[in-house]
Amino acid sequence: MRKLTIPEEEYMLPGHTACLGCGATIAMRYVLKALGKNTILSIPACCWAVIPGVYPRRTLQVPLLYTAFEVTGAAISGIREALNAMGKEDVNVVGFAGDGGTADIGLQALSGAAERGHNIFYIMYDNEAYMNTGIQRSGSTPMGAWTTTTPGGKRRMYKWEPKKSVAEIMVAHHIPYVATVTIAYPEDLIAKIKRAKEIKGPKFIQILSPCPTGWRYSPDKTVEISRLAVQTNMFPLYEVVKGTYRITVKPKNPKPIKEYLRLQGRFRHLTDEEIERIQKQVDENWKELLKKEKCTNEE
Ligand SMILES: Cc1ncc(C[n+]2csc(CCOP(=O)(O)OP(=O)(O)O)c2C)c(N)n1
Ligand code: SF4
Repeated sequence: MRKLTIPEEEYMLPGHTACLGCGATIAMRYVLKALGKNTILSIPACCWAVIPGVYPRRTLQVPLLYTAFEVTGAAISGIREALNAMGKEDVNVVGFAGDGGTADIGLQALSGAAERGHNIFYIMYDNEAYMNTGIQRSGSTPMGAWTTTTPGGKRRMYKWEPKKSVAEIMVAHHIPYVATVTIAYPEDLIAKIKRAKEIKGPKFIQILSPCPTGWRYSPDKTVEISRLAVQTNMFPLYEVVKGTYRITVKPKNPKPIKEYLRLQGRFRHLTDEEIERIQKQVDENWKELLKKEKCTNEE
């Protein structure tokens, strides 16, 4: 049997207020296991602003600064520079924000922080919609998905714009570390965060975090759906270290995208033709990623 390399330490206490089966909650637990106690978080408006509970109760064992929705990048820049001025350069400074707060409203603050080169972690937990306010579409919502702002109807609406690739936007900032991870692969997730910890400068990590409430599936399927996202190539796991790509999980025989889509109510309406259209997009994205890996590893 493969040896588990998941640290035993826990920095989350029981009693959080997330929905049953919340992927974003599992994501935080693993992130803190990888980073350890010497960590300060900044969280904007999002589900995770509610999940820790109401003062004086708290789930998190590390300090946390709440911020406005759009400013996570600016908040962690300030915390970092203040700590440096106090000589506390060894503290991990982490922005932990949803996809709405990252791909959309917080993108300029994140871009500024990345461009200025602060020694920070920015973690986007990607549940692919604005969940906290009632499942509205974000730039990171995938093609074909139902949300409350992309409902169905006679004219078959849903969301048909492609998912915005925030990881690639961050690669374009030439920061030293970018990675994608998901909760079904905890060893991969923890290894990447530990690797990032060794690198000075801005680090960006996108965690696909299935959400039973918004994706419309039974809470016991969170890990299975997270694994299928990787096994179908819907959400490839890779890292980009100083511009060099490395795909960390390569499915030998990728499963058809239908297996991933059919488990989730948000895709229930899709016709076979629409599923085929999504499959084509997934295949194209995968080929593109393989090409990037090949090109950036050539001497
Ligand atoms: C400027 C501003 N606009 C809107 C809101 C309302 N609001 C609070 S949380 C939220 C959704 C956050 O979505 P996301 O970042 O994807 O995180 P999730 O809720 O999915 O965890 C919104 C729209 C706000 N707090 N501030
Ligand atoms: S709505 Fe989704 S992301 Fe938010 S707490 Fe519930 S399961 Fe987690």
